[in-house]
Amino acid sequence: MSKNTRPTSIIGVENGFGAGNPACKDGPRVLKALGMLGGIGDAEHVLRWDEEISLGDHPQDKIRAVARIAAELAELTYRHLMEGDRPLVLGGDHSCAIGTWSGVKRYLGHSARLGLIWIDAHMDSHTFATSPTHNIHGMPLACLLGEGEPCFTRIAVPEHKLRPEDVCLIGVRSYESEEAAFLRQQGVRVYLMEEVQQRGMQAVFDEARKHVCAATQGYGISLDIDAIDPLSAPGVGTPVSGGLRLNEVVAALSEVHDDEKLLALEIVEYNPWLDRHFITAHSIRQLCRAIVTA
Ligand code: EXY
Ligand code: MN
Ligand code: MN
Ligand code: MN
Repeated sequence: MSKNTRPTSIIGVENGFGAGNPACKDGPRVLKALGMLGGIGDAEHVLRWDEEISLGDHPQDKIRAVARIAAELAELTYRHLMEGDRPLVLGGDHSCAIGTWSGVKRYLGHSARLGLIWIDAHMDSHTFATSPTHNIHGMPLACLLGEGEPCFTRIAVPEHKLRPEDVCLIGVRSYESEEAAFLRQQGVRVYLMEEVQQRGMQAVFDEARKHVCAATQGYGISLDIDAIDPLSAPGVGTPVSGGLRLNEVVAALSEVHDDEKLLALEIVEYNPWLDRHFITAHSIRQLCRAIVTA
């Protein structure tokens, strides 16, 4: 494996429009203020949600806000990659993934294939037609697979950002039948939490990495911090017990630093207002250090 030479640059996305509890928009700023990002890339860019977006309570306002931030984030991740960086996107709610991976796909090019490892307690594969909450952070993976509002599925480039055979989910333990049926019909590989418990995170992660690299020109890792057990990550809007062990995810991520095919990462859904004793902030620091330390 040829060595990665890209410096990590941090993009904070202060967005909570996609979540039921929007306070996760304060995640990047709190992580920075707590000094959790010291020595981890350079927090060059912070994307503030545009205060001028006067959010009425009309759903279209949230759709418009999420689409606007995703378009700006796609532009930023594309630009960082063109500059030779490896973007580390810190959310903000998981709807930001629509922007992150649209920008990475634009960088890879129309005919190239992008792999993605989605580490999450949830499947995030609803559309407005199937979602029980209409919270857009439950939809980004469907959008990246080409299923959803055109203003989300056409960000940066018009084509589908991901092919189902190039995607793996790890840690899923809370989902609805409609999104499970969608991913099954698409042929996406889902490692449910019970399979991770049986086989161990390292074995699953190694297999997933081979899977998303097999036929692609590059891949990414999207880590929803609610994938980690709430004992180590209580500061999330949608906690689910029985999650991944923090030390196992840290160990898995420690191996990817040198991987030249790893183009970008994101860590999302941190809600500092729900974080007891900043336990989650410290967990995120460990995860970030694992990512940037060879
Ligand atoms: N499946 C539920 C919904 O769509 O509302 C819960 C989604 C939680 C999404 C968080 C970001 O992972
Ligand atoms: Mn840069
Ligand atoms: Mn989640
Ligand atoms: Mn998620």
